Amino acid sequence: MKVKMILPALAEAGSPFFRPIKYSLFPPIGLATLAAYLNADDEVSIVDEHVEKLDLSDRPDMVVIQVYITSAHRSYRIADHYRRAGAYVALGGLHVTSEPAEAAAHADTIFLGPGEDTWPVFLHDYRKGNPGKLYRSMNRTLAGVPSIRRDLIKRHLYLVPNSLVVSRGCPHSCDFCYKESFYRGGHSYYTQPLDSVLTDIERLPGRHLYFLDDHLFANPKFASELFDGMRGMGRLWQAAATVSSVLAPGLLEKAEACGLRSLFVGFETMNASNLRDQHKIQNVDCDYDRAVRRLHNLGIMVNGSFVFGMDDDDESVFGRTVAWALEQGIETATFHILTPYPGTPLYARMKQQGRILHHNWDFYDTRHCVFRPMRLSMGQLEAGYRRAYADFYRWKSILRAAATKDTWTERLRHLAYASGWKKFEPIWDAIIRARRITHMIPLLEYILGGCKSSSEGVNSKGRMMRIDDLRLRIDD
Ligand code: B12
Repeated sequence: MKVKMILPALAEAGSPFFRPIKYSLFPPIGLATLAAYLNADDEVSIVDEHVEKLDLSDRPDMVVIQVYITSAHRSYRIADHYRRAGAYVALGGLHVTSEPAEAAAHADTIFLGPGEDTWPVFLHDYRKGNPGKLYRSMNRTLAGVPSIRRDLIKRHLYLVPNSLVVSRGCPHSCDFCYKESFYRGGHSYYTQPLDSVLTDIERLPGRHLYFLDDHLFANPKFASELFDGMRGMGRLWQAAATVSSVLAPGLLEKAEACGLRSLFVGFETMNASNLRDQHKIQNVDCDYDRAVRRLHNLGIMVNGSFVFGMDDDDESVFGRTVAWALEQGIETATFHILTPYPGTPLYARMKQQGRILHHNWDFYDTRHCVFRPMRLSMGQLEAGYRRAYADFYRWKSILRAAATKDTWTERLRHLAYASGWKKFEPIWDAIIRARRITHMIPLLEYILGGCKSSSEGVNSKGRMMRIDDLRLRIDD
């Protein structure tokens, strides 16, 4: 069977919202996970429209499309095209789960929730000539899942080919998060068996890793064992976690010791009433300043995540947030406009209050305001969001935030990392066009590792070992 798996892009290249460097970061590991369930004699390919052109002239037997909210319209157009051409079309992913009826009109079969349990059942039914119309995930586990088909990922097209996800979901339930709709009807937080995680990591070439888990520190026992297992591997890695997990003693130190160099932290808002409103209770009463200090004292850079447009936000929120982030010396910031994804408690509330403005999913991209804010106008919210980005990433701000660091090495690393991410777009575009993005990985590793003198060396098998081990060897 000839199977084509597609990750459509949110907008076709050429749109002002298409940012090549952002979309050349992470490969489609969800699809590569599903590909592992196909038979050895199936002919399978993965096409990621963020980094390559989609050829629509071929004739696969089956087309599998991963649908995000922002790529829904594009996904449906591709699905309709292949159905007309006679292919069997399977649609799944976050948006299909929250809007099944809408997706079903463009598919032969739709899948709700994660695919590890439903996809193999469907394949079995399909091969027997009896596929269902809808499969709903209920049994959530990552035990015994086949190894992700990394051989299908075109590594040379990504800055972070070593992306991985070792858990699913999150133990918290914030009103705005996609998690509530996606994991309905089963566990909403679970982890991969540790042995298989460590084996997967061992197989990945180079030093840099990026854990795309929603909250890598969510299960302290699992995280602690993972960090113990990664000790001595010589990795430099990035991940995401909550403010409260950063403040908890012990785990962060272990993470740093095995290579954590930059953490995406969900601050979201500095307003306690907003936090309570959104049920982001885990952040209430957390000392944000102390969290940043703890990270910086360990040499870990911070990517702060902030959401604008919650009910208690007024015109002052943009300036206050940027000023705080710069004072703290936060290296990179990701700003979002609050977006009520269908299926979330936030969406239900806004809908009931008659505040949803439209259902054009193309604009549910956290850059546009799609609801009526309480204390801001739509225009103020969108303009304030854009201003926050401009203010945070202007040269003066980057230099100011870098100046908060104690040493020249740290200042330089801050400067290189923050400016590299936002200030050299035309250079990134040229590198991406020349298909040279992976040539930038050593530079990324250098910047990430720059603040620390590496206390590790490489042994004959290419495995990293600590200086203490080397000394022991020489003494022997
Ligand atoms: C990496 C990432 C990206 C990468 C690329 C995506 C990629 N390579 O897959 C980049 C940087 C390009 C990106 C961009 C954006 N992203 Co993004 N991204 C993520 C992130 C952090 C991880 C995705 C991932 O790898 N998950 C792990 C894998 C294992 O899970 P999975 O991909 O969901 O796949 C599983 C299931 O969905 C299911 N499945 C999926 N497809 C199918 C198909 C079939 C047939 C079946 C059976 C099953 C199935 O099975 C898979 C295995 O269980 C998620 C957060 C998250 N935790 O998912 C946000 C997330 C998906 N992104 C989001 C958003 C909003 C965006 C942007 C709009 C941001 C922006 N302003 O630009 C854009 C839009 C991209 C688009 N195409 O429309 C939202 C999506 C909300 C929604 N309801 O759709 C998320 C959930 C973040 C969030 N918390 O809000 N993103």
